[in-house]
Amino acid sequence: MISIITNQIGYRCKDKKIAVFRGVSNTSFSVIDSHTGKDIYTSYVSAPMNNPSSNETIVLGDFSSITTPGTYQIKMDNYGVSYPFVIDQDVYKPILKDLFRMYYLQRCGCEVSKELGGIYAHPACHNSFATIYRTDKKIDVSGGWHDAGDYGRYVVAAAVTIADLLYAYERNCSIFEGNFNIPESKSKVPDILCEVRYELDWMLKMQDPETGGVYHKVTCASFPGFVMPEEEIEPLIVAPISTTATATFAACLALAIPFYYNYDQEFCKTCYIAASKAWEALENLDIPEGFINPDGIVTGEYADKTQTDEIYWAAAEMYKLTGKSQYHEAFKKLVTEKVWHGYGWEDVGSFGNRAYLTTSFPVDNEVVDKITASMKDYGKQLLDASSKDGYGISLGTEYIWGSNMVVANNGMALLDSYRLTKDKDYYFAAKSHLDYLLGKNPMAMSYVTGYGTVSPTNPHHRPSIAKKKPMPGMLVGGPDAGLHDPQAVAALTGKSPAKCYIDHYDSYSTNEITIYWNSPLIYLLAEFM
Ligand code: G3I
Ligand code: 9MR
Ligand code: ZN
Repeated sequence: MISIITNQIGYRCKDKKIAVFRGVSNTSFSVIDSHTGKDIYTSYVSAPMNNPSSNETIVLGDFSSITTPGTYQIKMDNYGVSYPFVIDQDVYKPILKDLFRMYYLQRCGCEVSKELGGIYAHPACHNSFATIYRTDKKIDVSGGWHDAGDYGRYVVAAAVTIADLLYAYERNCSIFEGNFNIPESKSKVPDILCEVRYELDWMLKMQDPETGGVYHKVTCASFPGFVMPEEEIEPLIVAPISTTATATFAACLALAIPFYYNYDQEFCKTCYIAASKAWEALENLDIPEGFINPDGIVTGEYADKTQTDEIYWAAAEMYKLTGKSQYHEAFKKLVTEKVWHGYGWEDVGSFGNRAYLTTSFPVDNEVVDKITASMKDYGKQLLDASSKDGYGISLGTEYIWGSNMVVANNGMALLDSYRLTKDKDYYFAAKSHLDYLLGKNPMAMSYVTGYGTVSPTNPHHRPSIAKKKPMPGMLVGGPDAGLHDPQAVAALTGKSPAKCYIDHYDSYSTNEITIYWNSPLIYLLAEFM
């Protein structure tokens, strides 16, 4: 077991840099230049602390003062060295490119070319018409991205992914300049907007033109074997309309429109009509509470106990886009009941808060104060939890399915608090969340395929399994103490929460990948590049 743990990709020159040492008894450590092996810095570690998520005693070593670009390792006598890592201003450029290209490689309904897709190239898939559940009606819902290791396409998952990506672009458009090797790279529209557009075009097809309601998902009845996408040829079924799909559809389109205004006004008009109709459907359609898989369909459920936060997000984005009082009133009413928080497929309140706080239309000052105060409380809780955690993250001992997404989303929320308070502690804590995902964690691995000395080699991702080679640039779900698959039960029973992870292709609850796990990581990178 490795004793000295850092971010395995590395740090920008002036970043705060903390190494974790576990099970050690020395009080000092050194930093060595990886190429020469020479010590270049020596310092002392912190007092020991207990880390409940991994059931370890750890100490920390701060080497922030190393700012010269290079490749380094941390060393402690008798305990070996850390994996090498780089210090450089551009250290995150390569990983960003592959995290982003993953979306192209997940494209459904079109050919992924050999030239751009390499071994993951495939002919057009899932192009047959899909049958609306329990009807004879067939519709074209081709396109979009495969959700994850499976080939389903789910509206809620799509909407939050798009929101993360567009907010990342808004935060730092410069890192998305240049060529990401997608088919549209030569056009004058930024690659990220082209890639997101591919998903938006699909989402538009998921709306019922008559009622404005939005279908929850399109998948086959069950998951296929470990085959390439074009080999999944079972009939496609469009699942019933849901509130969460309809609301996040409206929110996401409203959010997207301004990004495309300078490039394609016709498209913006289409999106506007679709978003308005979706909102009307929320008000007028009798959609059953919650979504559960209907009989005969066993693919991803994205069931959600609470759908008010999705409506909250939609109201806020629609108001931000239009300034219409109908949306403002709806939002204010919901805020009076509760300020919602959360980024992610299940909890989307933070997107709503962000939209309301950044609208250029008139706002209600009391509402702004209420949201701001609540966001500060929320951020403070995350910060407090992070300062108690040896690895500097906010999860405590709660590691659920997709815990790596929670890490990235909480990083986003900490950045919100940093912007509200200007307190740098929030910024550093958010950066620790990025460091965790890239290697500074109890598994001592980078959770992004292809990046870091140790990274997932057997992700639950059908193209990677079919081609016997992990596609690079995918963030895996990470530890899940709930042990939600047989492989996890067999291998991980009794492990501490942050160690409930196994790099096995059968462990879909810890080692799958999704579009909405890459996206908040891209958001964090946008902040830290
Ligand atoms: O909300 C509860 C929380 O209150 C509780 O403390 C915690 C304890 O385990 O569980 C939470 O619920 C979890 C839920 O996600 C919400 O986060 C469930 O245990 C967990 O089983 C559930 O996992 C979801 C999984 O599908 C199974 O439904 C994942 O979030 C979700 O990312 C995943 O999504 C799948 C798609 O269905 C299909 N495509 C692949 C994708 C990724 O695996
Ligand atoms: O491959 C499926 C993955 O995308 C889902 O997240 C997961 C949970 O819904 O299910 C996976 O499919 C497995 C199925 O649930 C049980 N039989 C084995 C399937 C492939 O491992
Ligand atoms: Zn497909």
